[in-house]
Amino acid sequence: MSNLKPQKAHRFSFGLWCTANRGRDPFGEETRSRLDPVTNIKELGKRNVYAFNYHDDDLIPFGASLQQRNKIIKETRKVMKDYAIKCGMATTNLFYHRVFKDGAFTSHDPKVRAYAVQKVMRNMDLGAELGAKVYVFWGGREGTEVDASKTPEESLKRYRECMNYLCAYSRHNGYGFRFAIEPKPNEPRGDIFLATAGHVMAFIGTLDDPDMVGVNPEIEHSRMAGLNTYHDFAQCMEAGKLYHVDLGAQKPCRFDQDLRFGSEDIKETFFVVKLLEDNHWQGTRNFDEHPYRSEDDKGVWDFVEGSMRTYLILWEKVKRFNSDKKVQQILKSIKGKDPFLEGLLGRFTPENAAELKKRSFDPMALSRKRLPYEELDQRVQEILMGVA
Ligand SMILES: [Mn+2]
Repeated sequence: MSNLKPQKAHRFSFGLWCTANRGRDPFGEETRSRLDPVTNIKELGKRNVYAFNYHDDDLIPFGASLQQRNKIIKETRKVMKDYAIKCGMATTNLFYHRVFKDGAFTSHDPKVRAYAVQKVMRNMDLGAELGAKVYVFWGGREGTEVDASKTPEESLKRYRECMNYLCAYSRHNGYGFRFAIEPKPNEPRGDIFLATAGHVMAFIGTLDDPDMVGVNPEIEHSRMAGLNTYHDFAQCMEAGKLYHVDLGAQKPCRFDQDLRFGSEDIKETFFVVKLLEDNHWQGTRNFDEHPYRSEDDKGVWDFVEGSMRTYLILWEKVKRFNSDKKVQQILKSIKGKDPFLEGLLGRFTPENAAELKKRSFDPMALSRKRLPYEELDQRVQEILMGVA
């Protein structure tokens, strides 16, 4: 196996909230000490992480004075330079403070919606200053427990109004952000609007500037909905809408576990890595996940190193798959070739349709073609298990 040491060129990134996560959950208090953002960025940079991502409140504590803010920004800039780490993505915390308890962009109260938009604009100013390229929107509180309280139709209209406003704000200021909306089916709300990548893509089509907005699918969120993450990511990519990715691990249909990348469902994760690398995806290989609650302060860095190492191992496995003679021979055998029919199917014309209707097919003969998927999948398993 070639070098598994992370390099800046691998473009790995982490959210500051991942490493600063203190292990609090609904049933228990923190198990780790506070990690200040400047040390956090430094420790990531030291490990050849390419970029960090942040929510406004991760970097500048909620309610900080202008003086405190300026001091933190100065220190952040210095540590970014000293450890050659960029700011990849910025996002807004529109979920922690109780003011957002019934939503931010979808709140019934125009004052709350206005406050949310103001909070985003202020952090967009900072994100642009730090060089972030992507701005993520995760509407954690945009949802309901009580369907009688809010209709999805009016909530989506409000959501759209805020997104259109913020797109225009970014354009007006020449920030050049690409916006990425992050779907999630539930948690912390009973039901969250824009539950899956498909919901987000349909919503983007209704915005004033659809080209500016894409999707930030997350492995954990997709698996919470019981979906195939690889298919989710691939459909976003095929639509030209994969603007950011959140990598991690998750057992299907459970609470948001945010497990270390690759620690669940290696095969599906392998295909996610294959998708990104075979297509030379231009974004960062971003992890959004949490260390186990049982881990101590030091173990947080084992979690960071483990995530990147697993990615690099899976990338090696992708190269192995792509050059494996048996895999390639099976893939070749299952792909039919018929240039004439492909021409007819490629484009509707009345002539093509008439020609196609005249052709005779033998469905039983067609059905006899061998599809050796047992052999193919076993080969994938053996590559992943290290015996092929
Ligand atoms: Mn995420």
